[in-house]
Amino acid sequence: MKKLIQLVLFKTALLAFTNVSALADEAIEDVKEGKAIDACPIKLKTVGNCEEGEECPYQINLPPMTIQLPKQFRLIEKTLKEVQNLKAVVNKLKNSCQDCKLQADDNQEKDSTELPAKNIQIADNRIKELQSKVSKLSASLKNAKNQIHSLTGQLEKMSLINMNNVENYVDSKVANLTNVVNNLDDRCSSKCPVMQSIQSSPVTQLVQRDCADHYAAGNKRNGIYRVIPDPKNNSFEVYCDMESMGGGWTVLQMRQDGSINFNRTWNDYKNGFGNLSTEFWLGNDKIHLLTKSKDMQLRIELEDFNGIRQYAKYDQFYVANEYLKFRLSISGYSGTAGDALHFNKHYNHDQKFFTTPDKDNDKYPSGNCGAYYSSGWWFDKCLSANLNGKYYYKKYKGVRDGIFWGTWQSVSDDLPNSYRQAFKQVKMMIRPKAFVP
Ligand SMILES: [Ca+2]
Repeated sequence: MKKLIQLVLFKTALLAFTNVSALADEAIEDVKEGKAIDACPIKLKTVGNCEEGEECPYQINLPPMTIQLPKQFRLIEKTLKEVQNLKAVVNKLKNSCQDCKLQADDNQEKDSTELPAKNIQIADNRIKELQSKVSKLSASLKNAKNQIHSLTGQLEKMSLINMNNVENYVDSKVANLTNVVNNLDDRCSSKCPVMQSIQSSPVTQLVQRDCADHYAAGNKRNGIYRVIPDPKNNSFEVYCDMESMGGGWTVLQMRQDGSINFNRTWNDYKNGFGNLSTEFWLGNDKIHLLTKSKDMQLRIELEDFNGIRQYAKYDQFYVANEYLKFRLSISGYSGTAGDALHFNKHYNHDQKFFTTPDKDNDKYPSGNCGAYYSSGWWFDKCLSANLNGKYYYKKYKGVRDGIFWGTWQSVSDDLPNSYRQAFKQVKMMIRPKAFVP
């Protein structure tokens, strides 16, 4: 049994050696050449005490050996090396990648303030600068917009209020001045010795402002006189009615035969037209000066073709200057013809501007009342009275463009196809409120 084991072990070792040696040629050569005496370098021997009938430990010594590997093994080595290299590269990349990521994060946190972002920082600063400029511009634009808005509002308010304010202011000033002048007149006429001496003389007054002054000066016949209501303006001629109701009337308008066309322009109505002996419009500038110099009352006389005569008297009458479009101020009605100038709240000629066919200052938004009614007048929207309408010789039909007084007794506008009233004579005249015949 012991011998069998020894044999098996030996054979195994030998087989291993021969198998390997078949591949390792050089080793075999060495064995053949140098170690001929000791042909088998493999030694198998017992170790320690080995008594009979007991198992002995054996030791086998193998010579050092070199194993030749096929060429393919170099490829493996190479591949392994390459793998190692690749591993190193990958690690390097991984590290640098991590660095990159950290840097990116860092940059994000620091908002691009790192060195490689120097150019970016400059650009960024420029952008910031531009952004602040844009926001400043936007703010100032907003401001400007607000200012424009508020100015527009103010302008709207002003345009609404302005004209009325100016008119009221001018009117109140004129009224004050007129009062002052009248007071002075009154004082002088009663207390001033110089005035008394002048008045007692045959030539009582050198300057006649209107027909009342002429009357006071002793001119008591109807006719044409020269007046100068405002020393700063030129004198002009007027027709004076010195006989009706105590005399002293300055006639502003006259209609009696239809000889004068009253369908006229703004300038005609401003300067006056017609013939002082027959039919005329004295002129808005002159009417303004006359009513400005003294508190004036207005008397309107009307006569139709039936011979009916009626009148309307107004205690206060004033026509503003051209700048205020010759606006009419009229109040204090008394008389028999009715107050057609204040007909109702829809037809009221008081405080209305003068309108002519070529200048629309009326309250009628869809057209020109002056053009529609062929005359110049203080039209509302449009009329309840118009003393400058066409002169009809008898009752007429159609557009009521004739001389019109809305409160006339026989006016029957409710009937369709009704005839319109025609007037034979119309006269407008003024006299100072303080006039004593
Ligand atoms: Ca109009």
